[in-house]
Amino acid sequence: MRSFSQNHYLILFLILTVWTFHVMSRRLSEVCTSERHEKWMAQYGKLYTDAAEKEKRFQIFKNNVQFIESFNAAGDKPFNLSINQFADLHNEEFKASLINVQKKESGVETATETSFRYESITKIPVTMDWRKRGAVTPIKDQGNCGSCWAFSTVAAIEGIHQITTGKLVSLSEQELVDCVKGKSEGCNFGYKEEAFEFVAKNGGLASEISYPYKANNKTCMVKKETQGVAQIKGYENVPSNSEKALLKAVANQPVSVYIDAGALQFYSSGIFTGKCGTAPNHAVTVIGYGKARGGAKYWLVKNSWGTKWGEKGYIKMKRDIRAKEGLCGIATNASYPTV
Ligand SMILES: *[C@@H]1O[C@H](CO)[C@@H](O)[C@H](O)[C@H]1NC(C)=O
Ligand SMILES: *[C@@H]1O[C@H](CO)[C@@H](O)[C@H](O)[C@H]1NC(C)=O
Ligand SMILES: CC(=O)N[C@H]1CO[C@H](CO)[C@@H](O)[C@@H]1O
Repeated sequence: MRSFSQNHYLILFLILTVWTFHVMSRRLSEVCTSERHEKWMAQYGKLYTDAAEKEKRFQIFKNNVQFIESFNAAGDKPFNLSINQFADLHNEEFKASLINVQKKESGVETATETSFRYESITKIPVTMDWRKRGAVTPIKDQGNCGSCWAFSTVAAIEGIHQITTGKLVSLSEQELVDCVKGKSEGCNFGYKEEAFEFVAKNGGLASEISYPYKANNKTCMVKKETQGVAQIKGYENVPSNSEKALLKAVANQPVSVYIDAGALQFYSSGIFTGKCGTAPNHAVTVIGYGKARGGAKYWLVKNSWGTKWGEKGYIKMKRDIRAKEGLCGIATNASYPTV
């Protein structure tokens, strides 16, 4: 018969072994995550001011990695998340980095009433992808500048320019950042409506090559020789809060929209169906729509966060939801340039 103390030692030994293993594996995973953070820093060219800042960013990075991995492991959503350039930002910081369209807008006049030229169209293709029709330039990256409004506007103008002339020309966001005055403030925030108005009055928009993007406020340099590459007459709003109306517009040309992008920090693939607000804080361009094999309908959206975010820079967002605003408010503030 084994004595009680023998058993006791065995149990103690077991506990110790398990504990040591636990501590070691925790330390190992910490080391691995730390290595991953270093690699990520190198990949995205991140530098921190000091060790304290680095430690703070590492902790956020670690939490984000855990969040993303457990989200993907659950596998119960039609979309995945992944690490990207926003991996060392707390979601609150990420949200704060977006522009707050609504806040700046309130107290000012509401959206202008415009006519809607696509109201009575009946021919609406089942799917649309303006990329396949050559009307979409490669994904761009706004960088550390609140110029989404310029990218959203430019993608819509690039679209209608190609549709009407057959020529796809990459156009200048920097010209809008530098030259659109009024309520817009360059890298701080801006309005697609003011950008469309500027292009209409200016006699066109310069090409990307002649007026390249700097991700910074610069002095407006409208040159005669670069003017008029892509001209528009003005813009029209899609009737608010109607995904049906948005569909009619997108069936005819890429459309510039405001969305609430607070939940899109780590989106990587699939049809985004996540929890989302409807307070506009980001501008993107709807460049198509479709239906997945299972029947899920989605909007095809071009973003300006580079190709490492989302599906090589694009996102599929659930279409025809119950709320009239559309997912993330995609149907609240849509507009398109007219030629
Ligand atoms: C850009 O200019 C606006 C004023 O037009 C200013 O408020 C903002 O801080 C500037 N942003 C940068 C990144 O220089
Ligand atoms: C999510 O990732 C898993 C594993 O890589 C993959 O099998 C799945 O197809 C992805 N789902 C979507 C919606 O992209
Ligand atoms: C600028 C603009 O059109 N803002 C509107 C966006 O949509 C919301 C919701 O419909 C309106 O309240 C804003 O006035």
